[in-house]
Amino acid sequence: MQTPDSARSYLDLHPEVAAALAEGRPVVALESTIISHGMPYPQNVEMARSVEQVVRDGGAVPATIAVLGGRLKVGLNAEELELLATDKNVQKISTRDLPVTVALRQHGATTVASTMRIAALAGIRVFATGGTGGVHRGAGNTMDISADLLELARTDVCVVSAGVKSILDIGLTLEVLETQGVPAITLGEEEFPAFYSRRSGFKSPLSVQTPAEAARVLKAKWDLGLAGGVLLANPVPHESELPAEEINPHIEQALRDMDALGLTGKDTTPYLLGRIVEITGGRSLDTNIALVRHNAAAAAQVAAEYARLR
Ligand code: PSU
Ligand code: MN
Repeated sequence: MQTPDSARSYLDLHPEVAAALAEGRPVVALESTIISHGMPYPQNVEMARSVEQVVRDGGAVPATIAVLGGRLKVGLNAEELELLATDKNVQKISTRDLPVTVALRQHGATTVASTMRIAALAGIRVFATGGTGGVHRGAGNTMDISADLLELARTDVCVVSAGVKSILDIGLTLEVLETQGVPAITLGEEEFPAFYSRRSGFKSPLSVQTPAEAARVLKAKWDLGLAGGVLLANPVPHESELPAEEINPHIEQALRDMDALGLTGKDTTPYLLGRIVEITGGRSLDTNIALVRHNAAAAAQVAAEYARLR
């Protein structure tokens, strides 16, 4: 995807990110909703810092993305990370919100969808997160399908995630990805992972064995003119996993609590993540942090291999 000239004046690239991109060195984008609306303080800002370090240790430059005062920020400093972790005026913003946040010069923590879009404007092709949005349970009635899936269909970025949380309907999520022509590829396993758990009960539509293979898939896809993203699913490490039979009852409990409160729309995912942390006494937070770090390490490898191929 070409960056329209009209978009450039809205972007603030951190000098380190700009230099790496200009020289064709690997860069990994990171999202900010996970900081502002996905984890409590201070674990959120500690996670954000440590994930950037994991990317560096993997030989790539981290570019955490957010909108601050209406500017599209690609690469943040320590104060900006702290602001995202603490300021209650930071909205959760998806692609549909971007023009309003920019025009009204507001702060926004970007979801997978809006982070992908800004990464693409900056020329970044690889992005690490925790979990991606998907088709919510009961979407047949609510129509609640994350914009993350539609962004994957149109924006040329590889998203490395631990799969799809079972707060969602994993089977329907995979169906929507197939319909939209998005490769959902699991790294090193035949089964698609379920965020906290390595197993979802769903066979992965596609698999690769190594980050180098994943990078070759990206090159082939975009060389062929097949527009849109790739979902690279990276199962949570064994030692940090919350097995499905253990976490699923807690997820069911959180979903019942959410229904009782009548929450809908963009508030559902942050509520569920927070409620699951409460119900598990913080264990789900440890798993969440571990899997983001694991994804950042894989994304750095994919970005490095992809940079070599180009
Ligand atoms: N999954 C997580 N933590 C998160 C999210 C997903 O484990 O914080 C966030 C991501 O930013 C994702 C967003 O893009 O939730 C999806 O929100 P929704 O379901 O409203 O589209
Ligand atoms: Mn939604």
